[in-house]
Amino acid sequence: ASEKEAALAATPSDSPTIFDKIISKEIPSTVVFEDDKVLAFRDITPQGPVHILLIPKVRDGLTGLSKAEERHIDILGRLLYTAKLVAKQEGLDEGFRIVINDGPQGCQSVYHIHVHLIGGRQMNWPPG
Ligand code: DGP
Repeated sequence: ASEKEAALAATPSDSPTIFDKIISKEIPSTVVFEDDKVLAFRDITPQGPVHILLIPKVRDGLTGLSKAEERHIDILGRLLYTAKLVAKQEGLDEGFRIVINDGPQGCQSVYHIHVHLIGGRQMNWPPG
């Protein structure tokens, strides 16, 4: 299924997601950065030469950006700052794209907030 079909089929919910199994290493992934709060790993369907997902290790109700509350401000900042560190680590010196899909219209398919870091090619605007 296309990403759009997967997003439209996904039900926004608080249920556990595949990312819990990636955090627990039950499902293997290629981890490029990890600390006590954030895990960054390569997306399974890369949309560019570099495509990394950054997620909080503890979801704490943050299924998507639209569910953010004041207590999430620190982790939201940390996700973006970590994206910058990983972009540098990946050699994306000419630039990169950060995306947070939210909800069905935003094409979100996994309800555990994640930041997409995509790079290594020329991006276009507007996005699809
Ligand atoms: P979104 O459409 O914004 O919810 O992005 C979800 C992303 O998660 C999508 O680009 C594909 C990726 N993904 C889904 N399942 C897995 C998996 O098992 N492993 C990895 N590495 N990525 C996954």
